[in-house]
Amino acid sequence: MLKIYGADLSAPSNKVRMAANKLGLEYEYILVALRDKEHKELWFLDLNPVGKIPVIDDDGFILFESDAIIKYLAQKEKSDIYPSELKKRALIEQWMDFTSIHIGGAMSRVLFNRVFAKFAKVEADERSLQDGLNFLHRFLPVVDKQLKEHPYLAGNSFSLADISLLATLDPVDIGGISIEEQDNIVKWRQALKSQDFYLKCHKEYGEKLKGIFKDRT
Ligand SMILES: N[C@@H](CCC(=O)N[C@@H](CS)C(=O)NCC(=O)O)C(=O)O
Repeated sequence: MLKIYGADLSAPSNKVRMAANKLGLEYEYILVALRDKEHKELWFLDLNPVGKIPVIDDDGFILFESDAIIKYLAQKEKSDIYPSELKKRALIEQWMDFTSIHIGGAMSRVLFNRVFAKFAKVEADERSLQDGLNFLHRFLPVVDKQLKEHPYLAGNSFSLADISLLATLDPVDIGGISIEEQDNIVKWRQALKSQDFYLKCHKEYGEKLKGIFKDRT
């Protein structure tokens, strides 16, 4: 059976679980405890020498990097959420790249400095935090406009790009990032968060976070 190595607070891991859910795949979800540095242990580095989650093991085929993983799974299932038609696929990949590189990059800066630096017991970097907020301020309206003009991120059909954006934006609340002004993102997000593929991953991102914070303060 497909194995997914990940963690509940890892947006890229959740992206893989949401995609597997949407594709109707059965899988074993193996939690990797980052706070116990399991991702630095030899058994894990054998799976991913980079030492990052998520990783999948699909009957011995090992793959890391969440976007590569969800493309592989959707292609294997010949799913229409990742169509083979050249231009449709190119647009999906354009929005996936934009989401991971620009939105995800900015989210990481904000989340690390506002939330996870405390866990790691390192000082927050105010400059990096501000850069992250500035990038989100610049890029989220672009996504909002796209979702005003189209029902889904890559156009008229639900695709891997929507799963990627949904998982990437999941931590906005714990990061204190306001997206309320982005009406179209808000509506799109609400509609997708009520669907089974999301609810099979979690009801709400970070639902266990309060407990974790309490344990560590
Ligand atoms: N580009 C990667 C990002 C993976 C990533 O940054 N994973 C984080 C958790 S969200 C991680 O494993 N961090 C541990 C570390 O870097 O030591 C992907 O999309 O899979």
